[in-house]
Amino acid sequence: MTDDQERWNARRKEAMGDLRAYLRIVEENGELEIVDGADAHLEMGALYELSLRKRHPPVLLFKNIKGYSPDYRVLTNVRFARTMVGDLDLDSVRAHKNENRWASDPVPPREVNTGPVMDNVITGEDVDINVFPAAQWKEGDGGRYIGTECLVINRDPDTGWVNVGTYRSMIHDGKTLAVFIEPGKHGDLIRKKYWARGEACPMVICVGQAPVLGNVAGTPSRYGLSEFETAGGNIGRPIETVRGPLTDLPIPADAEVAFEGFMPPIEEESVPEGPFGEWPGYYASAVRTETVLKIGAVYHRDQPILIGQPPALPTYPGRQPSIRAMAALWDALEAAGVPGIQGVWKPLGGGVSFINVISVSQLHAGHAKMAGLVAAGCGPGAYMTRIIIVVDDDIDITDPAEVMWALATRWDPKTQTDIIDDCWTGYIDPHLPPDKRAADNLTTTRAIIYAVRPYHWKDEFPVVNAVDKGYAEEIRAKWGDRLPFLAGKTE
Ligand SMILES: Cc1cc2nc3c(=O)[nH]c(=O)nc-3n(C[C@H](O)[C@H](O)[C@H](O)COP(=O)(O)O)c2cc1C
Ligand SMILES: [Mn+2]
Repeated sequence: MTDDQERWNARRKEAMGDLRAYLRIVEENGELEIVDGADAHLEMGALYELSLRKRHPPVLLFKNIKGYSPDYRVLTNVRFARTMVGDLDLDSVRAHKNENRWASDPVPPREVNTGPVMDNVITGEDVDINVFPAAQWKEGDGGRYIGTECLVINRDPDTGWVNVGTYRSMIHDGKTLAVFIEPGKHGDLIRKKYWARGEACPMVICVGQAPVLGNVAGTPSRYGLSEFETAGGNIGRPIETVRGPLTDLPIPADAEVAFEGFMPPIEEESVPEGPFGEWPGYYASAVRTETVLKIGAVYHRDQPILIGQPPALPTYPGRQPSIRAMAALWDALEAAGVPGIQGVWKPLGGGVSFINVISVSQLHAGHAKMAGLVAAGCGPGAYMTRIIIVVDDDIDITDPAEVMWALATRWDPKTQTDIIDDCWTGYIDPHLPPDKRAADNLTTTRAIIYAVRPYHWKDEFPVVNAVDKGYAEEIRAKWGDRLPFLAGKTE
């Protein structure tokens, strides 16, 4: 690694582990835009959406938000800044993979007596979450979503495992949040254990925190592994937590704002939730009755910074799916024993789950199929996928034209496709048919497409018509200073 890369990585780690440091660093890197005086009603949402026209969107810091105390600010695009993701290419995916999420060196959180999150403690009758700026992001949304890139923290009553997931939360009233957790997510499996015993589930929701926590909470991770430990591993030091006075749950000590309380069984208490503009690009989950967090206490730092990150069309350049989610799928393929994986990519338009492209160096008969089947069923690949495309290792999977070329020329639809029924999806899937939605049958089909040279006759497959890459470089070097068209990158 060069000195420059090392410095960059150290700065990135510092930014990941501390939101206030993050703010300083993105400002120094020229990525911060201050938005002064925008209206939380639709205006913030529209400005945010327009920022996504950029592949690396600016980090927007909303201050003096209309109708709210100037003490509170909202920050968007935290996880999408160049400072966080670097270049959007396979090298970045490899770097995240090397953060070793699955084999991993988890670093357990460390409990401390107190922290900045406890600078302001509001309990009981005084709780009123309406004081915090919460945007009505879009006209079609059913309310003000304060929890978008939030942390929902709960603990498995049997094992003590503490899960942290990002699940959207809408303000219902000053003491109540409607929380939407798709069935099967870890936070859902845990809360159901309390409900089965007739108890309310203890829960904490943070709406402003170290960027690394937003990263791990929104990316699938191993059942039973706490995201706090993964986050600690990623930044090389323990996440410090304070013990929630009402629930004993760990709360990040430097969280900006945390709500603590209990979630009763849905049969006991529920409120309307949604609609909410979702990341697949639709209002699919409509209005349903959802579970609530009944808030018993609010903790916040002085002049807290809330994080706001509503979903938006997966076609916007700024919505390039998470490099971390690609790394998670790559890690899972390897953990399942699939050899020869050269890369995993999620093209723009497919969002974080619909389309997974996997590059494999075929080592034996049936190898491409092994990769496709594992990708369809493993933790980070199972939820709401539509198409898995397996390609040979000479295809640049980050280039949509190359993937299209592989489909056009190496795929026989009849013999190189698997269609798998009854796979896991969720209410936000726009193609969940009305009858299944009504029956809570949250399943759809998958296509696994093997756009590879068939293994058993791959040596007879026609040779590719392209100049040898090494020879092309030689020629570029020889002619480059005389022929301007040879300069710069390919477009
Ligand atoms: C910004 C953002 C918002 C999300 N909103 C929801 C949501 O409302 N409900 C949900 O079930 N999953 C949502 N997800 C996806 C989950 O966070 C993701 O599946 C994560 O892996 C869940 O954690 P778990 O694996 O511990 O269940 C969201 C992800 C992100 C990044
Ligand atoms: Mn989890």
